[in-house]
Amino acid sequence: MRPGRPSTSDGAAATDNPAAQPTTSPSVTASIFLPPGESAGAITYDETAVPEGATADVQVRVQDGSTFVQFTGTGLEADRDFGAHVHTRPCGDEPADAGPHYQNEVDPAATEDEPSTDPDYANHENEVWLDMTTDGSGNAFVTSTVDWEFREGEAHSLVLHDEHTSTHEGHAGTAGDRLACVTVEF
Ligand SMILES: [Cu+2]
Repeated sequence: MRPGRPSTSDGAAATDNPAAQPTTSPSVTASIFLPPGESAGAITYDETAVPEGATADVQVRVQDGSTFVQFTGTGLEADRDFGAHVHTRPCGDEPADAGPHYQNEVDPAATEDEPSTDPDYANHENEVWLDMTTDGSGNAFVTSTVDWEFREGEAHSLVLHDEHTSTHEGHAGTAGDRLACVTVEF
């Protein structure tokens, strides 16, 4: 993982003044999970794992060609594993509406019906994975940094899944049912 501040100097050394840091300002999406039909922002498909009223805060920051994504959740089911990834399409009333995972290098073998499960493409460096485990109060915090930037307009959501993400051949990138979805313009 890269450090969060610039390491080389070009005369713009980091100082104690946050405004002096040469980062682009993060985009922040704060949402409250609601049942399908009541929200296009954050939707829960499983109110045990992701109760109505749970919150999601997604921050995205681009710096020096790398992309940093941070998820903070509250009000989720306590002491529970979730898989999570950036997906291509916005959330909808149906869990499948969010489409497949966003990939930096797109798996040429993937199709609409058979998404990529090739670990050469479906991995945490070529996709954004934000697997997490909630604490005893249902809070979760997770970050991921990848060394590329999203193609504009091709990544639109963060999907929470039932399990941590598999890395095995033929199952890579799978994480069980889609429990909830947050629409984010990456
Ligand atoms: Cu996913």
